[in-house]
Amino acid sequence: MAGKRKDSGSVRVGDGTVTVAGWVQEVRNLGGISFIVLRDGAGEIQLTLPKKKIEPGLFEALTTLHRESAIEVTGEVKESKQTALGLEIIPSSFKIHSEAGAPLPLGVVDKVNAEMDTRLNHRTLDLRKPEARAVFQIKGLVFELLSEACQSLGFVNVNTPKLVSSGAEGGATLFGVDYFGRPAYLAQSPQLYKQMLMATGLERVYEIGPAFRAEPSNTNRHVTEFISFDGEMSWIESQDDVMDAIEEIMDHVFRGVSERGAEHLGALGVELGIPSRPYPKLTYEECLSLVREAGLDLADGDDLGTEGEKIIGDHMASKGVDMYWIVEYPEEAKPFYIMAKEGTPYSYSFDLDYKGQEISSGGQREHRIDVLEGRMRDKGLDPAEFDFYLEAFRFGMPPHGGWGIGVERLVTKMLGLPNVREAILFPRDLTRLTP
Ligand code: AMO
Repeated sequence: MAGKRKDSGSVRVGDGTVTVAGWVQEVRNLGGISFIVLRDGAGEIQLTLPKKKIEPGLFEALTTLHRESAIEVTGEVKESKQTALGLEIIPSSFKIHSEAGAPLPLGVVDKVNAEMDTRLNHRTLDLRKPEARAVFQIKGLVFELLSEACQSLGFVNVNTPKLVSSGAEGGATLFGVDYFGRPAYLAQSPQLYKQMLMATGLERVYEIGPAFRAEPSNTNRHVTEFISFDGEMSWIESQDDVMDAIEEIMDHVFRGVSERGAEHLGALGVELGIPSRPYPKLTYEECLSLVREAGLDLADGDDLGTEGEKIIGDHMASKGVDMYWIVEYPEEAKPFYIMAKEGTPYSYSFDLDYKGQEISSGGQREHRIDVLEGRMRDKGLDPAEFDFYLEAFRFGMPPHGGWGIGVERLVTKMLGLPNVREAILFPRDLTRLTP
């Protein structure tokens, strides 16, 4: 805190005195002397109050403060061997910015771990814990690194609409909106728009933005609003071009987090391994066999599901592999925009799994409008409803492909968190719409 943050709003150095602002973390009254631990976003400092040397009104007011009150104290800085910082402050004046109510619904430094729901219900208090904040410092860094990597690979940062007239990822997870009397939806992904941009000469685009899914499932990896990191690239030869780009980007992110995020990883006790490249490839059929061998009864074409992904994750972990591709999904299991592998039941698609969980999916897209319309019809969709999208395919659409990565799933797995909600400041799910 002091010393480290001379420039910050919470520490001001005066003539022989210092003014520090922060939250009252702890008050210890030992009769002749009292100690207060004051904390801000950067750390803690001790206020030492020898009863005989402090003006009685000041002593009384400071030592009876509720925990987590926001205060400001001016005093003399002294060296101290008893404190972690090597410093203490003897207060001479103070200001209460805002007194905290008591009892606290959630302890900030209590040793007992609160339930996740309690933490999320009182998220602003929860985020006063350095380890809770560290997750978002790492997540912020991940966004920075994703952008850096994309820009060095020639991707342009774009934004596509989040209020849309049709879904791309299946009707079951669409959130409806009343759009001036017309039906509209919250975008499940930038899929249709990022593909449309492939017809423009913006040859490589990426977007980092919210995606909405009316997920009726209450799991530790599904939320109704998440941040999707999407990329799309044109003039590709095959989906390998897309997978190479993802590997480059992921590698930059892992290396960057491990170097530039070392302090925050330390706060979380995480030793981040950098997945070795090239990421190994498993086919969907290989995965199906592994999952069946482990006793899971999956039919051909079934989604591997949480349990299946975990079985494959454990199998790969036993070979020392954290990050791997699952390729050659049956075309039936994939959305209309994915290109089918002619003459086979498979598709040009992939998932990227990290530590037993899907964090990304993507593939080569069907760019031939007649085939695309046929795939739509086969999947029970009416091409007329996608006319705005199909127009981009009518006047020369290059071969293209791309991906979507769930940023919170990536961060959750990187940091070994038990639930994706812990990587979202104010998560939204089946039951949670506040705070
Ligand atoms: P998909 O539907 O597989 O593909 O989503 C891409 C990635 O987004 C994340 N994700 C979620 N994260 C949290 N909660 C959810 N409910 C949720 N749903 C998805 C996952 C997933 O891998 N348009 C395609 C991508 C593409 O082909 O470009 C798409 O959206 O990490």
